[in-house]
Amino acid sequence: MASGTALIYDDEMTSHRLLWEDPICDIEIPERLSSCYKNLKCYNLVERCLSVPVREGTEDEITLVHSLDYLEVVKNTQKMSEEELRKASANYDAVFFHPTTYRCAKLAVGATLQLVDAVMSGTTRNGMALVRPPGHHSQRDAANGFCVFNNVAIAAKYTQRKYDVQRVLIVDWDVHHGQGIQYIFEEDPSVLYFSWHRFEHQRYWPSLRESNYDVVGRGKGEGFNMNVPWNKIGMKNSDYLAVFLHVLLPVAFEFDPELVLVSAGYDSGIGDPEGQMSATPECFAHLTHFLMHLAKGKLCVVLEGGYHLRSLSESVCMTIKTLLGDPLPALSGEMKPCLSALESMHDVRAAHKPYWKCFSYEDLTPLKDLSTKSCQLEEGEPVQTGIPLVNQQEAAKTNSDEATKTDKFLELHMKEILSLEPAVRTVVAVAEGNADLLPSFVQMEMNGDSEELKAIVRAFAAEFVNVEKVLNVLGNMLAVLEKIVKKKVTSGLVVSPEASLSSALALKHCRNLRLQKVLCIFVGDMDMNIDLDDGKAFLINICGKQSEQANTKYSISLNWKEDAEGSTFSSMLFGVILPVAYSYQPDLVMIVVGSNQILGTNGISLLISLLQGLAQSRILALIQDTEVQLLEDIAKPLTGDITPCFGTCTPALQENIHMVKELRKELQQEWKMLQCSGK
Ligand code: Q9C
Ligand code: ZN
Repeated sequence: MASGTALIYDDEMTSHRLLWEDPICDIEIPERLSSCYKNLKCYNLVERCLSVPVREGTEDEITLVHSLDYLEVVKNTQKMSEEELRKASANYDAVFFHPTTYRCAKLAVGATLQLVDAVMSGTTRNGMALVRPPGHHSQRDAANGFCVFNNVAIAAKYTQRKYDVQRVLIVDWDVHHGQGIQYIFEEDPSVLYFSWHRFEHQRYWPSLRESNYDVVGRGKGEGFNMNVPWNKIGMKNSDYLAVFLHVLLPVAFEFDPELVLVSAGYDSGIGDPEGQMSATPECFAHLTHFLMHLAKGKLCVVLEGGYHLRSLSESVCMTIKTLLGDPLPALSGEMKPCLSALESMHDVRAAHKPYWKCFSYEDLTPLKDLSTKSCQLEEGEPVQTGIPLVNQQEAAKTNSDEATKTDKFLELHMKEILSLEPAVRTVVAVAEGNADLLPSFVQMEMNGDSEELKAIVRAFAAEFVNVEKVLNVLGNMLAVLEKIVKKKVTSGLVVSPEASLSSALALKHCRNLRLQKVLCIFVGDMDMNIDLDDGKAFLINICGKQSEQANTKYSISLNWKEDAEGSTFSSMLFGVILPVAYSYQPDLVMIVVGSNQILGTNGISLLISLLQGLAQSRILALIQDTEVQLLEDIAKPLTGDITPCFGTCTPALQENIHMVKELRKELQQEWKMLQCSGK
């Protein structure tokens, strides 16, 4: 299994720049690239990546997507005077050429292909290419929106040819619609293109009818183009997360790509003058983390837009930290998608219902009939083209005030979310005989014989069991728990002969340690004696047998009927567990694995892996000693190692579908991240 993260960067791509005044293009500056690299150095991330050199993309590679005529046009800009460059630029919308543009655009293509080669050959698991000029707006015969060659589209075609790959997923989280990518793969079912974009009912650039949610692809490619239009500005972490959970991820897991490419624009982040959105840098850590679970981890992130230097560079750092497997910072902000986001989600889910099994059982009210010509734009109504000239100076001042405000906010915010990261990732407490089942780099815990901890165990367990027998195990468990709570380590794993007793003790100790909220997930058949009234613990019980207990505010049962071999449980995971967990915002996640667990090893690894998005990745895993064969599958995701191949998502059983639907209905008033419709 491949490991490591590739980073592709070259200073030379900073030579492409705007030579004249142009208020539309003047945000696409060389410092976008250099400031990202500088910040990566600052966080000591460069030395943790494998540095891969850039190369030029060849003419054969560029013409996988672009016409020879267009290639010639760009080539000819090399020897032009400034006057000629201006004229050539004016042939396209929001584009500038420089004498080095052709060279840089070839390097941007080549850098992207170097990244894809590193990942497809198994040299690294994943990686990021920092490139300029960006690519996703450029088309077969046209430059557009600062983009010259379509780096990501070329990479998709290149991979399919060279590595005989059948399915590529392109996730475009840039705030603009990558219409170039859409056009290139519109009729191609082998490339699934997902884009969210500022749209404002078609008033926002590039103001295209075909950017709306009902444009789903054509011919054989029907269903393989997903557009999520943002009709309001100010979208937040919870809006982006909701779209991932309820739109992209179910479809992506069903599609089961062999490679994931990200058109990674950070103009969808806070402070960006183009996007006007509010997602904070750690949001990109979470988005990245989700995508790392597809395609056996083969994830290539390629820079597109991003025009607020601080926001851009912090978000790029969060992306690369996550690719490297670091713990995730908690997602900040209220976990409640806004009404406009809910409407967009509903519309795109309804539009895609005919094409994806994951939506086929949903009650989605039919779509509004959008006229074929234009969307909500009235005939003759002018398209917003930016700020009226008279107000430009004032607007520039307000913009720069805003930018400085965001700078200050981000300085504090990043300190806050990164300062307390523990030095050690995972500690374990297991019987010595089991130690060889563990990854070699985890740290063992032996502090259980402290008298203080023993006293806590004795006081707790005396009435239940022969205390002396479990004294050491439970003492070790408390020691592990304390290390997590005191932020000495990120996560811990304990094997115990009495998993459910252990969990009750652990929870009690959490209260002693003044933890506010603990999310407990029980997998398998267990008795639970947990006090659930005050909201300090939330219990999710995943079991095969029908439980008699009704769901309460802080306790839900998922009675999961065993699925067919290889089937995953994405509807439960993305439809219930993760939305509830993100809404609850726990300080610690405790996962308890008992006998008869019905998820299978892949299911349990995926669950544990995805739970690292919560509670700053602080997880305590308790395993019943009869289930010790699961040790490696649980330890690996805890250490940030994502290995399992989840395979395609076969249709879930009717009973499970029904259970998930009822549960969502019942819970979505309380736990808002479950919502995915404005109706
Ligand atoms: N009034 C990328 O982010 N704005 N391109 C044009 C015209 C162009 C963005 C506004 C924005 C291009 C890669
Ligand atoms: Zn953009």
